[in-house]
Amino acid sequence: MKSRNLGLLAVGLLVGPVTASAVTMPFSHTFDWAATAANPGTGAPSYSTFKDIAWPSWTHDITFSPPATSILTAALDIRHSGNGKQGGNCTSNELWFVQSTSLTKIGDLSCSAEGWALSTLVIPVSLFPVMPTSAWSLVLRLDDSKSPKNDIHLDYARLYGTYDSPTILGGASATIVPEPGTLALLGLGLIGLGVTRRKAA
Ligand SMILES: [Ca+2]
Ligand SMILES: [Ca+2]
Repeated sequence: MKSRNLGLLAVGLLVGPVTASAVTMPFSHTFDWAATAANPGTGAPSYSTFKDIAWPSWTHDITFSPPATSILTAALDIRHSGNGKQGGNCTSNELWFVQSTSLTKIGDLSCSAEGWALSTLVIPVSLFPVMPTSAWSLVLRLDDSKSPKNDIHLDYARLYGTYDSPTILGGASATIVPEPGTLALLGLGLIGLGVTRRKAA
């Protein structure tokens, strides 16, 4: 390899780790059914009732600040009651779908025929969008067809997780200390450039 190329390679290796560094940030968004319903002093959930087959749908809008380069993890908590029961068995769970260009099943709600329950569902990595912008909108829906006779009550759904953000934009770790190996590469690159210049002169 020519010394000039070696020098450029060394400089490239030095710059690489700086731009590739990222900080992990949390995000969350809560969709609250009947958020303004009056339950003064009772501690009771504010909820909406979806009767029989209702197919309730809602949207989580996430604004990433600082901006995201990619989503790392995502999960959803949903508080509900009245989720299907047949003959004492919870065999008719409502199904959980993501809506984009098509429907994708995420999982089943836990049984909540006897009272309020909190289900946690992990969003599959395959559903994470590429993140060229600073926002993510996720439309969710319950498939109610397996418990047509049961009403389901929904209190809230909380989408949360972590994402990658560039270090430079994050600001939290703006000071980057090169490792000894990196400094050695820089020196090698400068030597290479020096050799090139001498040969040119
Ligand atoms: Ca139902
Ligand atoms: Ca609520």
